[in-house]
Amino acid sequence: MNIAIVCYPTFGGSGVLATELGIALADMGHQVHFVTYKQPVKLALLSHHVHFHEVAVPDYPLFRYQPYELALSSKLVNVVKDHNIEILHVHYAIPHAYAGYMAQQMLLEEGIKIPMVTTLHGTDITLVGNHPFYKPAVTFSINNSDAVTSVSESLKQDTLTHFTIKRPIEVIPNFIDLSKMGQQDGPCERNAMAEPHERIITHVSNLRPVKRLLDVVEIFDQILEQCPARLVIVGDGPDKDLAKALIEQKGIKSKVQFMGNSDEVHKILCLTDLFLLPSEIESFGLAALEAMACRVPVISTDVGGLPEVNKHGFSGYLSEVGDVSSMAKYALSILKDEHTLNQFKDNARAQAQNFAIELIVPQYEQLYAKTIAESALVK
Ligand code: GMT
Repeated sequence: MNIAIVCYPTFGGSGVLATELGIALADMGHQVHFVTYKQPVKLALLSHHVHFHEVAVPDYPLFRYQPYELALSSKLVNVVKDHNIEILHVHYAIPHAYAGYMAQQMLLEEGIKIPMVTTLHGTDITLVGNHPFYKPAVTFSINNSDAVTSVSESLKQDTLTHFTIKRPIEVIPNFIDLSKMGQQDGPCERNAMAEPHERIITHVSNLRPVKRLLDVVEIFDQILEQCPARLVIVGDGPDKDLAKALIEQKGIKSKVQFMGNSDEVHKILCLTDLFLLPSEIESFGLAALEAMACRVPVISTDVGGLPEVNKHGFSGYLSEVGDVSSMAKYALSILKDEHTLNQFKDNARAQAQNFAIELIVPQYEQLYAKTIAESALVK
């Protein structure tokens, strides 16, 4: 199949997932065309099955805001025509499905019918998309997609609750390549990060308020009272300075390391004992799945899709949003001895296997084939 993928090319979970999906589809022999404003961060190696088309938005003084959706839909029209694209797969209802719909309409004028699959990742539904500014555009974009998927059952239910949806939504969960994550070539460089008697606790996110980075610091501080440990924070974002101030105030600066954005998260997870994800909302929690794939148990909140990913008492524990004492208590119960920790590490990896790439990517492949066939039937 010739497939065009539209996503955010940044460090966010949706961009990472879309990129991994495209790479997997290309490995299966499909021609995959990424249409984004810059090369996706994880798309380091371009193979002859993977193509990248940059959406450039010319700076024109008349526009106060540069019209990205306009540029994207025009680019899609050209890519579809030049490369005989058979299906568009857009990640995010807005702006991507919105732009995809416009491209479909422009192509129809030329007698070209191209179906579109839209994958909902969460921010487009639970955070931004539910704002009255965007709600009509999100509803329209979902209802006018040829097929719609969501990354968790919870996100599907949220979408049906907040929007008037006239299409079926298929749940296709996020996935992980277990041959890449959790399969370190050499030994983990644990000694570079901590003393042998210290546990290593990690948090990975874009440090937005929704990730509750201050709770990460509070949980870690309570862990430190009973267990020697280090905290590693990977990622960059608006709450970094607030967290730094709290760390300073608590006098634990020497125990915390900020790593910034990294495309070597697997190397950091390799030496990690416990992962913290105390988010306010999380449609899935790809970061938690990545941790579990690397044999790292997860302490998370119980919101959104997290209970579908992290199994309470097995791969980690779930607590209510903001209940840092409960999360610290659960963390300590996992870290208390080697036997318990190793049991949770094994469980974490076992739980991640439910989301193995081999199980999930064929579901997208089948959905594409079905959507193309159905679209051909409709005049
Ligand atoms: O919240 C993020 O880290 C970024 C955001 C995105 O849109 O890329 O992530 C969303 O999509 C991920 C991939 O499906 C999910 O794993 C995240 O849970 C989801 N974030 C939220 O729901 C807040």
